[in-house]
Amino acid sequence: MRVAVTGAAGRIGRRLMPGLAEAGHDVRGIDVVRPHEPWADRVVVADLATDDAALTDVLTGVEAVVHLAAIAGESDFGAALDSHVGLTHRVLEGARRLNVGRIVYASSNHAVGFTPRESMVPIGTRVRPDTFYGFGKAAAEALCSLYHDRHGLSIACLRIGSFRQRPSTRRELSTWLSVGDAIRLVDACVTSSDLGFAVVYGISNNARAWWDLAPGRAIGYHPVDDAERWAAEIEATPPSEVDEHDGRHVGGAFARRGV
Ligand code: 15L
Repeated sequence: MRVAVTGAAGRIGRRLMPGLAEAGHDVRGIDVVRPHEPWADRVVVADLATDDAALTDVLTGVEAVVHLAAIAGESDFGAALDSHVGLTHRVLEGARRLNVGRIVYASSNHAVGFTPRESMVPIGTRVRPDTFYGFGKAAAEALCSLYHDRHGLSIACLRIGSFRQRPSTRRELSTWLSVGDAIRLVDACVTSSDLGFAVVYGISNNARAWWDLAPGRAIGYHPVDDAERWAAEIEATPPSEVDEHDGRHVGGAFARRGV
């Protein structure tokens, strides 16, 4: 598949660019900064928020766009609206206009972060953002739903957990998404023959997972990594204040009352 990645030089983008190419896709990217990577010539350096020509350039002729570009944490309300809702609107409009039939949207677990910790949180749980960041992601998921229903775009919204080389906290024993599984997840979204509109949790096959992986498996995502491998090492350290906050809601330390 011909795939465009926004935020190609970011933490996830830098891994997806070569990972999707290794999986056989023809990948190009866009970012405000040039990545220091051997594949940097595949990235258009431009601001997606303002540069219409660059947006058109990167989306022309692709079959899928993986939209990662955004502020990757909490900000103020206006910045969250611009970064998550405004930018996603530009990408969805561009996709509609240029006949890109498939979008993979990097949402976040923080769209439901104020959900109390339970044994298994279904994908249909009430939207319960823990921050303006999570609110922006939830709103952008709703916008994706509109573009699916109104324009027929196939869209996956990935509620990504903790994308890391390895887990390093108690919470991450449940929320970890390995690099390999992230590539498998996006590859499944890009190649699924029946994507429609899907919201899936982006985590590895963690023994302690509290997010339901069934919707992911339904579109062909079969994670292989498990954070449990690091459990003994992580649990040997004394629990910290962060661990205590992390333990209350699925969004962990993002979900704090009164801040
Ligand atoms: C996210 O969405 C953030 O981008 C990332 O920095 C982590 O905090 C992650 O969620 C998480 O919940 O661990």
